[in-house]
This record gives sequence, C-alpha cells and structure tokens, in this order.
Amino acid sequence: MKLRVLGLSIAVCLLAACGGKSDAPAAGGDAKPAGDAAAGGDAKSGGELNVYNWSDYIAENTVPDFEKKTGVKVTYDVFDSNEMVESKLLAGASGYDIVVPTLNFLGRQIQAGVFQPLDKSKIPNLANLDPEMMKRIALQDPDNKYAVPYHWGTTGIGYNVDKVKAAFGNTDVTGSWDIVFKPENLSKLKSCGVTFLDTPSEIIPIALNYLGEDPNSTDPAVIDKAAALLKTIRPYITQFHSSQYIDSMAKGSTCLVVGWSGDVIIARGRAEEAKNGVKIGYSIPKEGAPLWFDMLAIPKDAKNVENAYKFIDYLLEPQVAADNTNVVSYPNANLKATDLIKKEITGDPTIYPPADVRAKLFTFAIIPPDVDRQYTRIWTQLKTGR
Ligand code: SPD
Repeated sequence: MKLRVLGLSIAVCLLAACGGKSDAPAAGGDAKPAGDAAAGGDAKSGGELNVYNWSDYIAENTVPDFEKKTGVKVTYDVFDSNEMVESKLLAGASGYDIVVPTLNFLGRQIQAGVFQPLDKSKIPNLANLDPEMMKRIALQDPDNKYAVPYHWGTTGIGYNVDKVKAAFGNTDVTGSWDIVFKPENLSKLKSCGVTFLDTPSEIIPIALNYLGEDPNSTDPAVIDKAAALLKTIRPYITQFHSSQYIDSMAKGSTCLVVGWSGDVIIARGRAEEAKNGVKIGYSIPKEGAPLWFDMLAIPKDAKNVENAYKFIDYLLEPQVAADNTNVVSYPNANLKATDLIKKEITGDPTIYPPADVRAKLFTFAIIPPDVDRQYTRIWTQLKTGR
C-alpha cells in the first residue's frame, strides 16, 4: 500500500494506528493519484485502487489485508476537511476511485453530478447495514443511491481533565457549550491551548444552536449572529486545525478542543499508552451537538470501479467494520459488526450516545451556495481577526 501525504509517497504502514501513531496530515495535500497507465502496477496484480479518506480513520491492517486478499494495489491518501475533498471533486478528474465526504457535503455533490449511482448487486454486504440509519441517510442521498455509510460520530468538546479542573474547580462545566462560548470561560483556557476545527460548516451551526437558533438557518441576519458570537471568543482560540489536535491533546499541549468524537477518544488512548499522566474527556454538551455520517462514494470518472466495489464490500464485512471501529472509536452502521466491537467502546456513552443524548443531536443540512459564501467570509474574517 502507498500512503500519500502532501503529495509525497510514503511506503506502507502509517494510517490510524501504525505504532499507535497518526499520519496526521497537514491537509491541503496536492496529492493526485496516478492514472492507470502511470500506476506501475504489477501485471499479476488485481489492478489498482485510489482511495481518499479522512486521516486517522482506519485500522492499520485493513488496507494491507485487502491487498493480500485481492491482489489489488491501493494508494491511500488522506484529508481532514470536507472543503478539501469538495474542491478536488468539483475540479474533476480527481483520480480517486473512492472518496468519503460527510453526508451533507455528499448531498450537494450528488446534485452537482459528481458520483456514479451504485450497482448494489456488487455490494452484497449492504445487507448488514442498519435500515433505520439508512432511512435517515436517504434524506440527503435519496434511495441510498450513491453512497454507503463508513462511520458516524458527533462534534463536541474534548478537554484535558486536570487543566479544566484547575481552571474551574471541576469538569461539570464541560457539559455545556458555555465553556466555549462565554468569553469569561474560554479565556481561562487560552494559556493551555484552545483548538477549533478549521471548518465553518460545523462551527457556525454549533454557534447558532447555542444561541437557540436553527443550526441550519439560511437567513443571513441569523447567521451573522453566530459570527458576532464567535468574534467575542476569538481572542482565546489559539489554533484552527482539524487533525493536529489528536497529538497535541495527547501530549497535553491543547487543553480544549471543539472536535470530533473519535479523534478525541484516540487522543485519550494515545495519552494512556504514553503514560504521560494526561487525562482526556469528551463531552456532548446538553444544548445539543452535531451528528454526522461519513459516506463512501465512487466518483463518476473513477478508473477502477470494480475494485472500488470490492473495497466497499470488504469494508462492510462485519469483522473488518468492527476492527476499524475498535481502532478509531467511531461507530459504524453495520448491525452485524456490533457484537464484534469491544464492550468498552459500545458501552461508552460519549461514543455511542444514549437515547436522551441522541434526541438532542442535530444533523447538517445541505448548504446553498449563498450561505456557503457567507460562511467562508465569516470564517476568513474570524481567522484573520478582522
Ligand atoms: N479522523 C477522522 C475524522 C472524521 C471526521 N468526519 C467529519 C465529519 C464532519 N462533519
């Protein structure tokens, strides 16, 4: 397997758990998979496959086992933002055979004609998927025509237990978005490092939800309220990044993050492995938080379509799906995998939220272009401090 980060080719391994360490890509990679001709594939092989997935999102053995089983040579590139995947897909000729956007982004990419409809007869393991979840997903991918769920998760608050206790006397404060959105709270954590995901498409809806507004509002005046709120806490945000926080939390150099559930749990595991005394918690605040699904889809211009089907079907094998969840701590939609997942994962309410917490979660709508432009403007201003 070849993993490419920032356009460089790196031999084998790395990924989510190679040596327990992340590839932690800096995102914005200019990697472009070689076309069939340039592939350098071996004539005896089962051909090639070019995959573009989130960083820290797969077990170490998943791709090598697939290569052994099928003879397919996989080039595996990683990203850490939907915006990055979308710009490659919309530019066309991405060179990828499988990409993994989040459902609301996938929804508008479907509308833009980026994907090919799935031939479901080539994915027998689709039968393993939870029909309830598929129904929910069908709201943005009608008839589940174009994509298959890989993992799902929430966006919440990751925190360093001791640093939060030192600042507030206890960790109860992490149960509310107040810790993030009240300047008098967030200012107490600036000195130990505050990271926000570098994505307006999540942070703005979270801010709107906190304000009691529709997180998916398309009203410019309402969206501006989120901008105004974010401006008040901007002085206390020390970094915008969507993947580095796994390592910086684990090392103790970030004490609060607005980040993704599994990534915070991975950070917690790394700190435990390192035995460095850093204790990490993850909270889904009581006001509610995003619930999202990352989806496997095949671009219209994919060159290795048969291998893409093979890989998608393989990812849906119960043991493969469970192994991935066991490593990355993101749930999957595979009912047959559940019993194969470690009990400490299925029993962790921050990973598998119980019904009362699930009732407060909200999903992201497909963002129309004018809202998208407003989000981008707000984000640029926020990051540059204007
Ligand atoms: N390290 C894997 C992170 C996966 C995050 N998926 C993002 C979903 C965004 N709504």
